Amino acid sequence: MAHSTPQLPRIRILATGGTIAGAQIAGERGYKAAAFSVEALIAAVPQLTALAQLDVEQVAAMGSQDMDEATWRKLATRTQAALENPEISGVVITHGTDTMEETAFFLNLVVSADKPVVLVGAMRPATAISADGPMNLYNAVAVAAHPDTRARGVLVVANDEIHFAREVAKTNTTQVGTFASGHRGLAGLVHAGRLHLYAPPVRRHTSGSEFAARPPTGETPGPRRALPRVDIVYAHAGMGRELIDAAVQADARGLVIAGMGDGNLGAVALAAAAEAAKAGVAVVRSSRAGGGVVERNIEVDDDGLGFIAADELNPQKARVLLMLALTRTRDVRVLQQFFFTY
Ligand code: DAS
Repeated sequence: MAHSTPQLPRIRILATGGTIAGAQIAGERGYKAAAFSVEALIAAVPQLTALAQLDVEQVAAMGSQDMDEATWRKLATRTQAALENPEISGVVITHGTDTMEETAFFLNLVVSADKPVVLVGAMRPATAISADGPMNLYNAVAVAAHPDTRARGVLVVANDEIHFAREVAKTNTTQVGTFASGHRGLAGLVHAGRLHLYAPPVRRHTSGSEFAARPPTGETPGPRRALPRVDIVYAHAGMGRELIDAAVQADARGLVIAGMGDGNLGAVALAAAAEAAKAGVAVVRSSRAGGGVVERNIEVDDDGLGFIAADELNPQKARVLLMLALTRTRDVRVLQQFFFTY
């Protein structure tokens, strides 16, 4: 009896650039991100053909330090379109590592689908000794092609680890183990394409997200209007009020404080933030500490000043959620609930 090989799942790879596609410059120290096409990345990993049938699409070609809302929206549109194609089982997005956590969290909130979306990058350029991109890409396709990775939200794969978009953060400037998920832990492990999955996420995401209104086919998921301006201000000893005042002058609708310790500001900056809140700017207290929960009314009178506590989100993730939340409301009590929900 003929044994037909089971149809391999079809995975769409959306490429945006980054170090995974980077090339070193002969005779120089550095490298250029986004130097290689997605076709070249795939050609470097012939073993991918045993995992999935691959479609490819070059959505952008940039270092992710240049990532912006327009590219986010284009990526969200192309991801949504791929996931709505019944022949596509999942999406892999190749992306720079600098802002990967922000893009992943944005897609986690606006893409309306249960099929897996996996972001993948690299810390060493494709031409480096022991480049980490090829194995990361192989593992990312294995995760996207696996039947059990549905309904876990957007994922990030790096260094044999599977991270939830909400939990992951880049924690080191150069090491291949840069990504960490300090609060609620890993989504699982993946070694040479073999997966070990842990518990699914508990906060709302993708098709459970109220920001992921299913768009008409081919349209951009997420809010129709441009996202409101939200700035991040990094707190430090002896901080003045100038940067907070400048954000308000620049018509920021929201302000995320990368606060000292438990989301704190010194008295001068705190007064400026209180004035901003009184003027209608949504002020969210996050922390520069790199871990831990910022709770309400511990050292700062959030109730009295009309501030919002970021809960578990780091400043860059708090900014993503606040931009989306501000398309719904400016009521600080409702905004606070978004930070307890997503
Ligand atoms: N500049 C980095 C970026 O594109 C390179 C990388 O690590 O991918 O995010």
